[in-house]
Amino acid sequence: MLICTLVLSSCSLIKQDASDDELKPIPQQVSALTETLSMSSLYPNHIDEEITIGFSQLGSESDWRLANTTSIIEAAAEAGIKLYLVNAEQSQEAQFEAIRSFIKQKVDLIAIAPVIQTGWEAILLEVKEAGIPVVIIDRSVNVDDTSLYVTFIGSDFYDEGIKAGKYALDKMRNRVGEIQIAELEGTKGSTPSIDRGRGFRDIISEREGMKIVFSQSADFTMEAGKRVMNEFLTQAGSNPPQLLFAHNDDMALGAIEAIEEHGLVPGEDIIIISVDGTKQAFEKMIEGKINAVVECNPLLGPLLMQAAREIMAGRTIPKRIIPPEDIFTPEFALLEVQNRKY
Ligand code: GYE
Repeated sequence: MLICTLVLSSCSLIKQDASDDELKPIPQQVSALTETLSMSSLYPNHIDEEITIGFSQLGSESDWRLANTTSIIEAAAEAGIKLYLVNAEQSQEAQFEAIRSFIKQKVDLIAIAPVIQTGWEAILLEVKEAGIPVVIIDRSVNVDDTSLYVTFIGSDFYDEGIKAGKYALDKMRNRVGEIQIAELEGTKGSTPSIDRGRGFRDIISEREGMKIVFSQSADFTMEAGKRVMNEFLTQAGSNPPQLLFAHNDDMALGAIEAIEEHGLVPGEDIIIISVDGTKQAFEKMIEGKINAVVECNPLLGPLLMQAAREIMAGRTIPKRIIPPEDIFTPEFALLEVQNRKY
């Protein structure tokens, strides 16, 4: 019965992502799952035995997320690590369920990309009581007891907001008077949305008259980015903002469509700054429709596998692992677009 439930939940993941060629390796993970369940007597793990990771992915809302999922699947296959991947499609409840199923399977390690940052204490305590180490990946959790997880692998979102804010200040330095800013926030309550917004505000507050006049969540998706930007431009009428800060590229791409439909020129009438660094955003930078992109690296799979090996070998690893990141402008985009991996 347990086997059925687990396989089914993994199958629904495959169905949801079936249109994406890059995610094809997932079926191998499903057969790995069935196989591993019948080998449960091997646990607890030993260093020279195969490592099994249960990974609770939060969703598939953006190109960043698809690249992140693919990176983790590929890195696991390369490292010879068995991976159970369950996609929660934005539901924290579904993440709890997945985590409980991983506990039942007695995986060696649980990795969690948390959809929002609050509400994790109880479930992390359940995992701790089961004696399974936890790695938080991508977004962080707000818990007082940091012994509930071994390490957090992910970007410094506050710093990303700072970089975006500095670019905004610099880009607008010769414009006099008030600068009106629109902000497309990511998922409410998620670390990247909270911290990017905070970093950006802390910097732009240096210039009086630089004001966020509109800020709303568009859930990190292109479709909501377009809808929310459209609503805003309709409200703004003949007084559109001079700058847009989109918390990710997908929302910026949607906003570009809305801006064009309102007869405005993205990148000129409205300066656009976004975050992630997807290939599509690079292409828009080359077309002059996005002015700057703050990098946020989704390719965290190799770091996760390396951390898993270290933890299984009983070695101490840093509590915080941050991938190096940059900010890209159109000149760089032209040189680099061919090399983008996501
Ligand atoms: O920026 C966005 C995604 O958590 C860093 O989530 C991630 C964010 C990323 O959907 O595109």
